[in-house]
Amino acid sequence: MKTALITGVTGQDGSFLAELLLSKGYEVHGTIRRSSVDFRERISHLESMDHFHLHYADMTDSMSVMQVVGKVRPDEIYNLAAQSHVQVSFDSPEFTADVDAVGVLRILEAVRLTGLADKCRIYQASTSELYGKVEEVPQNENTPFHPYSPYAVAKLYGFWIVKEYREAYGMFCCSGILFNHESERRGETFVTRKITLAAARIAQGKQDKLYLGNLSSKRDWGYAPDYVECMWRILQHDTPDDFVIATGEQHTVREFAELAFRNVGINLRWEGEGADEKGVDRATGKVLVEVSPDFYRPTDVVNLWGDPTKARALLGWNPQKTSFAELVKIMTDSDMAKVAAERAGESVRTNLAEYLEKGIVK
Ligand code: NAP
Ligand code: G4F
Repeated sequence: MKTALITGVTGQDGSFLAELLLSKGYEVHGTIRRSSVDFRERISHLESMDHFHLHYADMTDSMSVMQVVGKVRPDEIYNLAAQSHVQVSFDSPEFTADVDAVGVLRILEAVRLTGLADKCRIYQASTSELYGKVEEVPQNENTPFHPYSPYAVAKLYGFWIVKEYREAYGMFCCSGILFNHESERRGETFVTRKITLAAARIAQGKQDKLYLGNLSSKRDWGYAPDYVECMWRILQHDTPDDFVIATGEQHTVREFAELAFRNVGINLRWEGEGADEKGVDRATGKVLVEVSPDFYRPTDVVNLWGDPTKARALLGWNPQKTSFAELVKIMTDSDMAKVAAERAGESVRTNLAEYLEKGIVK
């Protein structure tokens, strides 16, 4: 039985990866942060399982990282913990650098200093944001990086320090350069989930309007459970290497919104341009989507499109397992059910959803 340690197990990817590794017979350890309230919604169904264990560790605290690595002595580490929101990285650049850049170094050093360098394989959650202000379309493993946010700059350090430890110490450490991947567990402030939740709330009469930023931004969106499978495949490969993980298909935020609203029975037509663009309900003429410059970023990455050829060829991974249409349907169906349960009084609406709707949180 292999032992895996997942940092960031409470996140979208961490929760799916924990499920995958448990299904493969792994002993799974995850790290959580101390806070005054517990936020373990995504992993609560795993907590009573015999082979699932939680430990406190914070990526900004070397001692806690060292302690958990030394105690668990894992065969594989999946370093998923991060301040993962690009807009938030403009507001908290120093914290983002501490967690997303130096945090990676803390993991690598913990493995080295606890004598696990020869035994432990490490997966680093790298990102398509490294391509940023893109220098090539689509992007592959040889495309030059041009990070375009404090988040991306921090993740760039993580990418290079992993490569450095691989070459300097012969460690089996790899980066997955993952393009956007979404799910029904996606945080509510990322654009896809913000849209599907709003579409469900508008369809059920619980919200009037959705405010978005750049509707023309393009992303290569995949389904998170397919992507965590690829993280695992990267660590089972014969040699340590870096891989682009993407679907190979690109869509705009506008297209995502149009499809999400269609799934809840609302057909939108678009009127106007730029900050004046609006999504209008064809049936009623009501404006349901508006642009708010509050959601524009100081520098925005607008043309991400990945080429997954290497992962398909060397890892046998299927980038098209879940189509774009299926992804949007999974998310809208889930949010329709969630909003219906809230309306029926079966679950309580979070403050975050309320803040989002009022535009207090971006
Ligand atoms: P997520 O849902 O935001 O989860 C992030 C996780 O990191 C959470 O468990 C969070 O814990 C934890 N964390 C944050 N700060 C921490 C700290 N100081 N110490 C310890 N843990 C900390 O992100 P995700 O979408 O699952 O993404 C997983 C990883 O892949 C991240 O590194 C992200 O940057 C990267 N990535 C994501 C995508 C994507 O499209 N999803 C694409 C490329 C790369 P709390 O629950 O306590 O906040
Ligand atoms: O959903 P987003 O916030 O994701 P973003 O910035 O692409 O970052 C995500 O994917 C990265 C991989 O490329 C990860 F590394 C990162 O951790 C995270 O998971 O925004 C997507 C696009 C952006 O261009 C943004 O400007 O959507 C645009 N957008 C338009 N209106 C909006 C909104 N984004 C958000 N969050 N909220 C809006 O209202």
